[in-house]
Parts: sequence; C-alpha cells; structure tokens
Amino acid sequence: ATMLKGMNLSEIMTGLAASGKNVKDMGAYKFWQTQPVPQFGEEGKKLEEGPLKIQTVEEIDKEPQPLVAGFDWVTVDLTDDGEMKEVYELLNGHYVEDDEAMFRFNYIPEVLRWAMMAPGWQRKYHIGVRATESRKLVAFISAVPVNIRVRNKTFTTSEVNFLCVHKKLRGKRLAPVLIKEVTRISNLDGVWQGLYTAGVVLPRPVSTCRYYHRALNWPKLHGCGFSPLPAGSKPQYQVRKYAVPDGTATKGLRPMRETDVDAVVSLLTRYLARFDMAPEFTAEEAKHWFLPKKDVKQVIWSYVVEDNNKNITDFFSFFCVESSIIKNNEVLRVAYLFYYATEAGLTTTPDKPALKARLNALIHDALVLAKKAKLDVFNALSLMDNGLFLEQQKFGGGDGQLHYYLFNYRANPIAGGVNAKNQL
Ligand code: MYA
Repeated sequence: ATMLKGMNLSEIMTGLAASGKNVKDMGAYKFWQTQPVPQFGEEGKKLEEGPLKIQTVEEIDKEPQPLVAGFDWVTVDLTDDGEMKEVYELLNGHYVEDDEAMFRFNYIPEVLRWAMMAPGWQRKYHIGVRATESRKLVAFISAVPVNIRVRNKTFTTSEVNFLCVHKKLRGKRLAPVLIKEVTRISNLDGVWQGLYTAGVVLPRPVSTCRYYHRALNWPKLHGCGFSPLPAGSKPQYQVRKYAVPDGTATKGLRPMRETDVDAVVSLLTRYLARFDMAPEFTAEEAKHWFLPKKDVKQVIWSYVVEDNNKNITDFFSFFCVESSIIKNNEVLRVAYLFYYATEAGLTTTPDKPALKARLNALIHDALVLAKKAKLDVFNALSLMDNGLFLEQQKFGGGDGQLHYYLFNYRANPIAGGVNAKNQL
C-alpha cells in the first residue's frame, strides 16, 4: 500500500534500473554479495543472458542449515485450517507496511491459498520457523513453481513470496537463512532460478515499476489518509471525479467461465509474446489463477469479451488484497490489475491508437466491476501496456515502487512487460 500523492503521470517508469537514494554500496550487502545475482556496477554493458552459477543436485546439502538455539525448522501444512491461521496471523501482524506505517497487507486465508497452492505447489516450499518451547510460528518463506520466459529463453523458477520475520526477531540475519533454505529446497528439485519482487532495492532489479492508484471510494480513502484532498479542491469534486457508471459498456463482456480457459490461454500467450519477460500459462494454471473458487470469499475477478462468432477477443482480470488501516483496525479493499489481453494488440501492423482505445474501454469496465464488487481503490503498475490508459482512467502515481528480481540469472534490463502475478 502506498500513498496517493498526485504525482506527474508523465514520469511513468518502465524498467529503469534502480538508482539513487535507496541503493547501498555493494559491499554493504553482506548477504546478497555472496549470492548468484547480478551486482551493482555492471549496469550499462550488454551482457550475455543466462544462469550465473551452474551446479548439480549432488552438490546440494541434504539437510537445512542449523538455526540458532531455541528455534526449529518446520514445514507448514496450509491444508490445515489451524496452521493456515498461524501463517495468516504472522503476516497480518508483521508483513509489509508502507513507509509511514499507516497500512499493512492483510492476506486472508483465501488469498494465501490462491497464491501459495497454485499448480505444482508442494508443502516443503511452505517453510516456517517455530520457537522450540512455545511452538509459536515466528518466520516464514514460500515458493511456487513458475515457468517464465525472458526474451526468447524459457525456464522454471521458484517464485518466492511471503518472506516474513516476526518484528521481535528482526535484524538478526534470519532472512538470509530462510532465503538459503528455499534455495536449497528448490535446488534439490532441480530448480536453479528464482523470481521475486520487493519494495526494497537489492542487487539487482531486472525491472522497476511504479504503483498507480485509481480511487473508487474516495471518501473512505481520504478518511484513512490514503488520498489527500488536492489543494484548491473540495471533497464533492473528488467524489464526482472518481464516479463510475453503474453498468459496463463493452458489448459481449461477461465473466470468464471454465469453458473459456483454452481460448484465454491462447489469447494471453499471444499477447504476452509482445513483452520481454512474462510467465507461461498452462490451462491448469490459467484455471487456478483466473477462475474464482466456489464457496469461498472471492479473490479473483476475470472477464472476457465474446464476439458474435463466439470468439474470445479480450480478457482482463483483477484480484483483491485487503490492507489493514493500522490506526483504526479497518480494512481497505484493494483491487490489483492482473493479466489482460486483447486482439486489438495483435494486429500484424501494430495499431497503437486502436490498442489504446480498446484498453481504455476494457479498463473502464474493470473499474465499474471493481466498484460493484465494493473495492475501494484500483492499483496498477507501470508495466505491460498500462501507460496507454493510466492517465485517461484517472490513476495517480503513488510513491511506492516494485522491483523485479531474478535469482541466478543474468538478464539485461527489461522495460515494462513483466510478470504481473508478482504484484502479490
Ligand atoms: S518481499 C516481502 C518481504 N517481507 C517484508 O517486507 C515483511 C516485513 N519485513 C520482514 O519481515 C523482515 O524485515 C524481512 C527481513 C524478512 C524482510 N528480500 O534477517 P535480516 C536482506 C530479500 O537481519 P530482517 C518477498 O517476500 C537485507 O538486504 N532480501 O533482516 C520476496 C539483508 O541482506 P544484505 C531482503 O529485517 C522475498 C538481510 O536481508 C529483503 O530481520 C524474496 C538482512 O537480514 C527482502 N524483501 O528480515 C527473497 N529485506 O546484508 C529472495 C531485507 O545483503 C528470494 N533483505 O543487505 C531469492 C530466490 C530464492 C529461490 C531460488 C531458487 C533457485
């Protein structure tokens, strides 16, 4: 969660390598300088892309590194409601906050299940640390397998997420131990590359995106300090500015169904081919990531446009992750734009005005649907083709950035078009 500060939209960042105030000297990254990741200082040169370090499974330790006395390694059983609740509570109290500590992600079990039990998931990748005496869960890290294409090479990665250390155990170098453990587990499965995002600058981002926010419920966003009242404006002007129609406008738009999966995968694969870095979806993965699960709180919303010939010509999706408003214990319901694709982007001679018009129509409908779903704000990153609609759809630049990283893979900087799944 990041603050809306009404910054200049022309500053959209697409894939600029990290630079400036947040970067420590390489020597200050005591842990990261020992890892197979690109280091600062070699930017600018065009590098041969590929793995940095080649190993075999035989070389990998069969046992985890010992933890300091008083703590034990565990794997967490997310199919067990009690253990799921423990992960939820650890993250709810100790996971990512904005710089001013006003908001903290509140990943409810439905979202955690969606994110960490994707096709190919295994329990051994839900790695926890418990206090030996109290059995309290004090740290966690997880990964799911993701096939990613970087330019013309495709490989399997462990997509790492939900790294969290209890506030009382911070600064004790536990995070590197967790990272080494998820690396070891991956390596034993023959997975040598990693994929992750973070708000912090580490050696060395492959791409950097900025967060944009589009108010849906302005009074609530203002009330909790997310959206300031611009100088010279009045609350009612803001409410009017962000009002959306009651119904969608795109002809043929409807919720995605299971029978659409193959058509969506085909469309999305062709659309994502336009970008330098993107995940590859199997039908099973598309089903998991895009279709809401029955009988649980809805996490993901996906829509398609079906034309008169029953072809799926367009697709978009967004998911919801709540953020706790720390001062009053309420929650903001935050929509995140997920994947989208449109035939308008796939003509043989790229027609940018047509693509721009179509994306604006689709995202406008997405805003209508998100509002209907009672979501308070709609977030998007400066990636894919988002620069074509952010301004027109009244998104404002936030002060948060998201850095994308590859582990054990050297890649030249990528402008836009990265794995939006990693917004999680
Ligand atoms: S990003 C979300 C991370 N979580 C949070 O921000 C939640 C709130 N914060 C915390 O829980 C703690 O502050 C964390 C650090 C756990 C973040 N990614 O133990 P320490 C480096 C990577 O003393 P603590 C997400 O989940 C830091 O630069 N490294 O610090 C994706 C320093 O190293 P160096 C990080 O504050 C995670 C060292 O840790 C991060 O107690 C992807 C200090 O350790 C960070 N977000 O704990 C992980 N923050 O000395 C990498 C700090 O070198 C996966 N550090 O500067 C790599 C791929 C692995 C798979 C490979 C497969 C082959």
